[in-house]
Amino acid sequence: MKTLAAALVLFAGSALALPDPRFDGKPDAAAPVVKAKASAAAISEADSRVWVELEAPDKAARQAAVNAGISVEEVKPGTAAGFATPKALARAKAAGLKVRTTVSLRQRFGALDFPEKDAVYHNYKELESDMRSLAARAPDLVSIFSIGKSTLGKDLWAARLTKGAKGSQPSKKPGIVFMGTHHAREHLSTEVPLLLAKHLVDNRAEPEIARLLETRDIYFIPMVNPDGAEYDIEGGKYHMHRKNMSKNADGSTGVDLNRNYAWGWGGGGASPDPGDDTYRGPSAFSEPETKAVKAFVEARPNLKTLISYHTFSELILYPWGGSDAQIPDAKALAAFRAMAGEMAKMTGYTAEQSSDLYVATGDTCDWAYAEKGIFAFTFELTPKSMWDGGFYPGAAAVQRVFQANIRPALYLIDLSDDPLRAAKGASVFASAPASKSQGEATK
Ligand code: 0X9
Ligand code: ZN
Repeated sequence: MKTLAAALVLFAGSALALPDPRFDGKPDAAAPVVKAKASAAAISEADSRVWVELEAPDKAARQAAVNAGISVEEVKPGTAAGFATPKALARAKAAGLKVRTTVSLRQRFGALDFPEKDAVYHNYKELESDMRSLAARAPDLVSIFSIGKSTLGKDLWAARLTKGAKGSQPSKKPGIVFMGTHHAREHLSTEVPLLLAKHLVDNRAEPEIARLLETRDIYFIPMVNPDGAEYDIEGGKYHMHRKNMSKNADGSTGVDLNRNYAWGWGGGGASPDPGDDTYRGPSAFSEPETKAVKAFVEARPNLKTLISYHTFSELILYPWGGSDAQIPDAKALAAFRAMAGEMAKMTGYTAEQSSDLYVATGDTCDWAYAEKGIFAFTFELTPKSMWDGGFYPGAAAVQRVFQANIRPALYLIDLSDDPLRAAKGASVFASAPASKSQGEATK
């Protein structure tokens, strides 16, 4: 395993290539593995954000960083790192946080090559076309429809996979929805739900999958934020964009869609400053994209489970995220823990309550569980760290990450009829009784 100090050599010329007092050149189990050249990106001259690494020995420090308006993306023993506007950085310093390193986005990412093979990722048009082909390939099973329009007027496409119902026809079958790309730069989170939908169609004759397609109502919304995702790849370059493309009153662009849901909206970990990456928006559900998800969910009381895919860090998170409190229903909490623990075993990811990462209000899963009783999980997909590619892990990640996420998806589809049975380990897709799972062990 290479140390971070060794990794820094790869970024010669970057301000990060400084001696790091934490590392002495000896192998360090806590240091991230450097697999390959990291992300490739070109950042606009006007983008004044920095990548900042802060001393953060505990959650209180991480929380102070989030509360200052920094989008914390990487948590390691003793530190937290993420993107900050100059104002957010000043707030963090004023809050007493110690800055280890800052580096402008141009310095950090601007000099790297564009990855040729990233063409495997789907842009908006390619996504629409693939979803339509899927429906054409299995018209008895797949229907495609729009759940509403984005800020800039793009259709927000959904695919529905079930026997006997199409489009917006109601169903009494237990339902599940897989969503991707609330955050623009998290392109892998579009690929996973899209490939899962294809996988179900390709393997529809397999008895267990055939049973799920017969007895469950399965939805995929792979790109909740198409305007942001398209902007992020505009000009064949990555822009490190997180939010949607709403124009804010102060002239800045974008609302963080994962801070715009109503549950706890306006509380901690969500910025009131429109320029910040974690800007919560002017009001709960102010954005067309979150409004569309809300309407979609509200029209389908049969939805029982949900995964919102994000990147990165390899985590499986369950509510609450907006509060350190545990969800009050002990049986539901046991089921959440059992499911998260089981899916963590399947993927090698880490299961935890969302707020253990940091408290952030207004996210999808808190709202879905609080308002609708939906067992909702945030998956932070591969890679583990910024050094392994961060938001832009390259083409090779797509198949690997999709493969790792098939079984958890089947498991959750299966449990959608009665998520509480997770605590008894009652799924054919579970690897072992849930009582022995990671989730149970932490109780
Ligand atoms: O901050 C987020 O929205 C998610 N992480 S990301 O790097 N994809 O932006 C995590 C959301 C977890 N939810 C809460 N902590 N509330
Ligand atoms: Zn995200």
